[in-house]
Order: sequence, then structure tokens, then C-alpha cells
Amino acid sequence: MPRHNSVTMGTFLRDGKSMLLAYDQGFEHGPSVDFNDKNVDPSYVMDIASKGGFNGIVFQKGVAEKYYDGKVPLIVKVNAKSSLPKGDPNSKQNCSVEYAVTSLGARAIGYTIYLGSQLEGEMFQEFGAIQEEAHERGVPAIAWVYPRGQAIANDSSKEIVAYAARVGLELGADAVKIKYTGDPESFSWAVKSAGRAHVFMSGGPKAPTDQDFLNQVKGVIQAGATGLAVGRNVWQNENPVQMANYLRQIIFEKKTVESLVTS
Ligand code: FBP
Repeated sequence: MPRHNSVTMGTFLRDGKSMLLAYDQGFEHGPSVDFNDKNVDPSYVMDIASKGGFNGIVFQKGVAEKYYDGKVPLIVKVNAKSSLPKGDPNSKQNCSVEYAVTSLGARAIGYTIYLGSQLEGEMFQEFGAIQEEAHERGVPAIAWVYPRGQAIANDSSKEIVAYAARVGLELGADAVKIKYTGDPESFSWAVKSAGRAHVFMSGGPKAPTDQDFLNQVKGVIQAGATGLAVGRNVWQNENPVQMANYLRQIIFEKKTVESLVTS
């Protein structure tokens, strides 16, 4: 068996499922867009990750250096872009795989690819090298694959989300993080298209109610996905640890949404 086949997502899985907490929005959107006085502090979110029983936390390099407490496995996102430039997005590497793994203790490497951007080729190429080095160092590579740019009319259609999942598989991603299509039937096509790459749903802006978000999560699990890699729907919640408890019960214990919250 080729050596790269020995790299797995196992660190982040329990019974084949997973929930990851993402906290790179301060870079992607700016602190005034997503944060309040509490969740602007990375320690607050680090604490939610361990108290909420998350299987991993996603940080950029600088936050990992200053706030990572070692209580849950770390994923370092090694590229980012700000929300300021206009036009088709590009997102360049800002942290080496070596530094992420050996100095920060990353157990996986994260990287965003904007599928459909006129600059997609640059991200495909950069991710290719990152994936190879991650595997050489024995850690998996997780691709956030987001359809974006002037060529993309609808970033959450069944077809484009499945395309994102497939590109992740073909680029060698061990897991793909993709947007939800809105229903389990269409999302299951993305899960099938991802093949042996694990599928994680990206959360998006905070849903109007807990129940709305939990219904999405239930659909994701019904579609056969591995789990979630979400941020705002957890750490913007008034009670993030309770939200994490609901998520765990849906993902790992197959509970219904109705058994947890009522409208
Ligand atoms: P959320 O669950 O808060 O949407 O976070 C997931 C995520 O992928 C973050 O890692 C990232 O910062 C954000 O979404 C980027 O969102 P977008 O590019 O869609 O604005």
C-alpha cells in the first residue's frame, strides 16, 4: 500500500463522525462583522471547543501561537484572504506546513480553495504541494472548497457543491469542507462525489433559530457526511456549550431535532 494511504482523519473522528469548531472569521470577514465583546476573545472560543466536546479546533497561525491550549486537536488553516479586495478571490499560503506541524502542534492542515475563481489554478497548485508535505509529515489535509467568483451564480446548488466535493477528492484532500445544499437528498450527491474524502458541512451565518440550524445538521448526517466544521452557529449562540451538546446528540447519538428542542 502506498505510504500516503496511511494518513487518515482518525484523530478527529469518533465512531466515524466528527464536529470541528472553526475560528478564522476574524481574518476572513473582519472582527466587526462577526464578533461581539465575548467571542472576539480567542480564549472564549478555545474554552467552548473543550467544554463543548469538539473533535478539533481550527485556527490561523497567530491565534494558534497565542491561544491554543492543547485540549482538543488543532487544525491550522495555512491560507486566508481578507474581505477587502474586490473581484475573483485568491487565498495564498501564510504559514508553512512544517511550522504548523512541528512548532504549533497541528494534527491537520486546512486550506481554502475558491473553485470557479479565475485564480483557482493558483490555489489548486498550492494545495497540491501542501497536501504532499502534510502527508509526508503524517497529517491529513482538509480542503475548504468554496465555489466563488464571477463564474458562480449559485454557490449552494446540488451540482456546484458536488463539484466542490469532487475537486477536493481529486486534489488529494482527506476531507472536504463544503456548504450545505439545503436538503439531505441533494447533499448526498456531494457526499457520493467526495468518495473516500470525508465531508464536513460549513455552517454559514448564524441561523435564525437553534432548531433551523439543527435541522440542517440532521440533514447533513442523513446524507452520510462525516460531520460539521462550523463557527458562527456555535460561538455566536447565547449558550454555545448547550448548542454543542445538541450537535453531539444529533451527530453521535442519532437523536432527532424534536427530541432536543421544540419550536
Ligand atoms: P462558519 O461556520 O462560521 O460559516 O465558518 C466556516 C468557515 O469556513 C470559516 O472557517 C471561514 O472563516 C468562513 O466559513 C468563511 O466564510 P465565507 O467565505 O463563506 O464568508
